[in-house]
Amino acid sequence: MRQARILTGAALVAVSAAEDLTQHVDVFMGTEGGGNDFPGAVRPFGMVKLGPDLLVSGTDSYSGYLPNGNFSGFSMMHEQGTGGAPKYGTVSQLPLIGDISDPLSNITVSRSGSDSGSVGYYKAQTGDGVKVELSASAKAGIYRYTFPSGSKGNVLVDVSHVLPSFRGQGLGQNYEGGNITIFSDGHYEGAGVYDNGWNEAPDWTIYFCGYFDSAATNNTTYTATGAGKSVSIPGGVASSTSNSTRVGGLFSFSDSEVTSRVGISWISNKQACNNVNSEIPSGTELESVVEDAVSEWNEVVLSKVTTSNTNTTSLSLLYTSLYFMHLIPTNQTGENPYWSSSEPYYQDIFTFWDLFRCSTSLMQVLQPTSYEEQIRSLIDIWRNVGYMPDARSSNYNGRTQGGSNADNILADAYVKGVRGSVDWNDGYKAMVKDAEVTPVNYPVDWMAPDSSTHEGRSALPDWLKYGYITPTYSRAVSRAVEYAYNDFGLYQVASGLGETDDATKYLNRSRNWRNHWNPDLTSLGFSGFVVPRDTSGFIDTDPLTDTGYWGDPYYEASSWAYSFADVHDMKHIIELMGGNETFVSRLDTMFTDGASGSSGTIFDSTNEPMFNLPYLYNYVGRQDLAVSRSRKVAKEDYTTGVSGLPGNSDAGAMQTWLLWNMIGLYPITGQTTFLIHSPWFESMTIDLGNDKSLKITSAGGDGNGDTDMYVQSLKVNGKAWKKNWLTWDDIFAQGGTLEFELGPTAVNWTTGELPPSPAS
Ligand SMILES: *[C@@H]1O[C@H](CO)[C@@H](O)[C@H](O)[C@H]1NC(C)=O
Ligand SMILES: *[C@@H]1O[C@H](CO)[C@@H](O)[C@H](O)[C@H]1NC(C)=O
Ligand SMILES: *[C@@H]1O[C@H](CO)[C@@H](O)[C@H](O)[C@H]1NC(C)=O
Ligand SMILES: *[C@@H]1O[C@H](CO)[C@@H](O)[C@H](O)[C@H]1NC(C)=O
Ligand SMILES: *[C@@H]1O[C@H](CO)[C@@H](O)[C@H](O)[C@H]1NC(C)=O
Ligand SMILES: *[C@@H]1O[C@H](CO)[C@@H](O)[C@H](O)[C@H]1NC(C)=O
Ligand SMILES: *[C@@H]1O[C@H](CO)[C@@H](O)[C@H](O)[C@H]1NC(C)=O
Ligand SMILES: *[C@@H]1O[C@H](CO)[C@@H](O)[C@H](O)[C@H]1NC(C)=O
Ligand SMILES: *[C@@H]1O[C@H](CO)[C@@H](O)[C@H](O)[C@H]1NC(C)=O
Ligand SMILES: *[C@@H]1O[C@H](CO)[C@@H](O)[C@H](O)[C@H]1NC(C)=O
Ligand SMILES: CC(=O)N[C@H]1CO[C@H](CO)[C@@H](O)[C@@H]1O
Repeated sequence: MRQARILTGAALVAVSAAEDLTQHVDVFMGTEGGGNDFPGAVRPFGMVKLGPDLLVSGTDSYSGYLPNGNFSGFSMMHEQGTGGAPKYGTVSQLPLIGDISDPLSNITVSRSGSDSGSVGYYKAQTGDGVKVELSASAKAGIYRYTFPSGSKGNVLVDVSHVLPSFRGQGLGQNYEGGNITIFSDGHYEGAGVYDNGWNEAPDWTIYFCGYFDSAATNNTTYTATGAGKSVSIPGGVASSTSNSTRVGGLFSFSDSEVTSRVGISWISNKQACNNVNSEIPSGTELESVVEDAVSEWNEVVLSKVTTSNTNTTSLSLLYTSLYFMHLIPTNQTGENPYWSSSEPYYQDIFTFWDLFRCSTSLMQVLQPTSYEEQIRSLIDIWRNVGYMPDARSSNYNGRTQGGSNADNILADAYVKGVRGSVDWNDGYKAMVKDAEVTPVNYPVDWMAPDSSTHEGRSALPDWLKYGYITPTYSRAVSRAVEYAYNDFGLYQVASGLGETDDATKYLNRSRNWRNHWNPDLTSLGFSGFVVPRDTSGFIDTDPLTDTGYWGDPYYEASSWAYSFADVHDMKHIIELMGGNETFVSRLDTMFTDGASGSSGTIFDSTNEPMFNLPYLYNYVGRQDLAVSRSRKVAKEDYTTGVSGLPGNSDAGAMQTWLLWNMIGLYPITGQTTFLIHSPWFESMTIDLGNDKSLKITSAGGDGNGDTDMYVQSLKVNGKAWKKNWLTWDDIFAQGGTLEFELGPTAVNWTTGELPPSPAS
């Protein structure tokens, strides 16, 4: 530890000599209006995410934070930008004033003023005058309480504390038992057992170990059963294996400033204690933990992208977006409670359904080391539980919304040359499992009882038998278009591994989305949509209104959106839609206000299924329209405010869409292709690791992406470039340069071949 601290000390000097880029991060951006960003203290991929838990009856608080409400605790575990239902809010403390007669009575304390925070630091003030300051290392947190002078300060540790859910979908978390032991030196250890949350997880256990730097004047353990009063338990040990008996401890202090250090572990109390004592040793000041956090964020994340731009709005969007894409997955290497392995372990995946389009590919660019670990972890999860996750939380796979999209991600990593210590033979076996073996439907998801939402592809029986999915299965159409995409992923890896028969088979299967294409269905004058079908033919649907949820034919987007989904077969989609011009006017219609007869556009920036749409113009040589459409979305739907995100961040998925818009490229996951649009800044450099970088410059624009954004010409690595796309090898594998000439009007600069459609 000491050595590590000296090292980070040196890094601090290096960073302060450069620039502290954390000044551009607004930890409250996107925390409201459904963005659900987590504003508390955290390290990149850190297991501890220490922040406030606000209670407003009837309102789900996904990240713990809400702008209003009272504090129910300040807890160590949260997720980033999720929807569905809250997860975690576990391992909590709550400061209280005066004599507390019934500590386990679900006490909340009101808030005074607004909370404030910056990278690695969070501050709040309670209505009874307690200042709470927080910081975190990877697996431990530090709390500093300043109690009003002359008052009796207490810290409550309520083991039963979780973030509740009020949505009434059966996704609320439950406390299932726990214990706490106070030792004679005043430190405490314990564990809590919980279940459920957005991924419908069974029981899981977290261990904790807490210290105070001040001697308590009194410390007592309690239990409370049902709605009964708290009962103090002498001897410092309170324990229950029942969900109806809550346990906790209350620590009272006469000092006005009290610092608490807490470690967590998925393995044991001993490891929780090791985590806190190695990362935040006794005597550590909160300020030094904050400094380490700032230095780590600068070094590991923010300094990866630098720009000449000085517009504070743009810098804030850039660095805040980079920040929020690095909170989950959690690097839990060494903290896997279920199997031991020499492979890395990452979890808290929300979700590949959200992340596969443009987030994981950016993760590869910015964090090649971690990305390789993440891929190895996915394969190791398959090795040990049988399937890779589409989503995962509390070390449990689920809930799967569409296909087995880890296949897309493995394919993307494979074709872009991720090798290192990845065992690709096993990786491919994991993908084949997804493509061939139907997961058992247990436990049954009441919102989609027809087939498993736990893992894998549960509508496989139809997919294998018919090459389409009948209404026997919920989400049949949206799953079919994703299964086809997933099969394309298998084709890519099979090809690379020399499995030619498999490659042929899966390429063929990747075209089966076409079996859902009803050429005669029309909407707003356009013909041809992916539709529900059974063995006797197509089933009627209204593309303008057929979006749905778990039990419906389309999940969270309509057939207007899903008809464009299989980008590996784009040329064929364009033909089916009626050729270049119709394709352009069909996309145009999606971006036209009021086109559907109601206000707004059919295009919906608030959710991931439409992420690719503005860029698809490149496939018909209308790169200029990709520039103008995507830029309008980026500049109008994303702002620096607390409600600055169009929808749920979804683990940073939204933020990565914005980052690609700034960069001027858009990835086509599963292929080496990047579509070219237009960069925002005169200069941006992306550090690719291993002394490689990508330098993107533009001349003739406004330097901020607001006007004069059309590409006039482009040089790639110094040579004139006429295609509206490029590949990983062109600029990422060894680094490279992109030199754009921009201007106020669209010109026809792309005369080269169109982006590939390998399945067409
Ligand atoms: C917060 O607590 C105060 C006082 O304890 C109470 O009046 C108020 O209703 C609470 N607010 C909410 C949102 O529960
Ligand atoms: C506390 O709970 C954990 C997890 O259930 C268990 O392993 C441990 O033995 C319990 N400790 C005590 C003191 O009851
Ligand atoms: C400590 O707290 C317990 C429970 O409230 C109480 O019974 C006991 O008297 C207190 N001891 C002291 C020294 O205040
Ligand atoms: C506290 O909340 C739990 C869980 O919702 C509930 O079972 C218990 O009755 C509540 N206790 C009191 C005193 O209201
Ligand atoms: C506690 O567990 C029992 C048995 O599993 C269950 O029937 C009951 O509903 C649970 N109660 C709560 C409050 O979760
Ligand atoms: C900074 O960028 C924002 C957003 O693009 C823009 O509205 C604003 O005018 C810019 N400010 C300056 C000073 O150029
Ligand atoms: C993930 O965590 C492990 C264990 O702490 C560590 O060795 C590894 O370097 C971490 N990975 C990254 C990319 O930081
Ligand atoms: C491709 O799929 C079609 C229909 O699903 C099938 O008839 C054909 O035999 C397949 N071809 C190959 C080479 O697998
Ligand atoms: C569609 O447009 C592209 C790019 O301009 C062109 O290469 C292609 O030939 C066109 N296709 C048809 C069928 O006109
Ligand atoms: C763009 O320029 C090329 C080459 O001059 C020409 O073949 C093509 O038709 C032009 N396309 C458009 C959309 O004007
Ligand atoms: C001040 C105080 O009450 N300290 C106690 C905290 O709890 C442990 C374990 O029960 C006791 O040994 C301490 O005396």
